[in-house]
Amino acid sequence: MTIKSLLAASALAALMAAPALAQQGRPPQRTPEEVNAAFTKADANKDGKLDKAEYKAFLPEQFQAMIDDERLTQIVTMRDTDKDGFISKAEASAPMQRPPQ
Ligand SMILES: [Ca+2]
Repeated sequence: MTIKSLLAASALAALMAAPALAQQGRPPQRTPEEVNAAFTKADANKDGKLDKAEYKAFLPEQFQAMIDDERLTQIVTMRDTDKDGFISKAEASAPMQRPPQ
């Protein structure tokens, strides 16, 4: 392998590693199919919407471990755009808003 191709290879490796690095510490992005499957699985009483406990089950496991009850309430409140106290599938799959700092 020449120096030039070695440089090209390491530049490519750096390029491929960058997005993985940027994803660290964030919940993984899920496809609509995955969101759908997670929603159905989390909806324990099959009423088509998630209460707070059900919504926690809907979240990625690594994220569940990171949040306490207070934070969960904040997220549910933020997600519950029509303020009916439950998270509908549309609300659950809407892009996550950044909480105001
Ligand atoms: Ca439910």
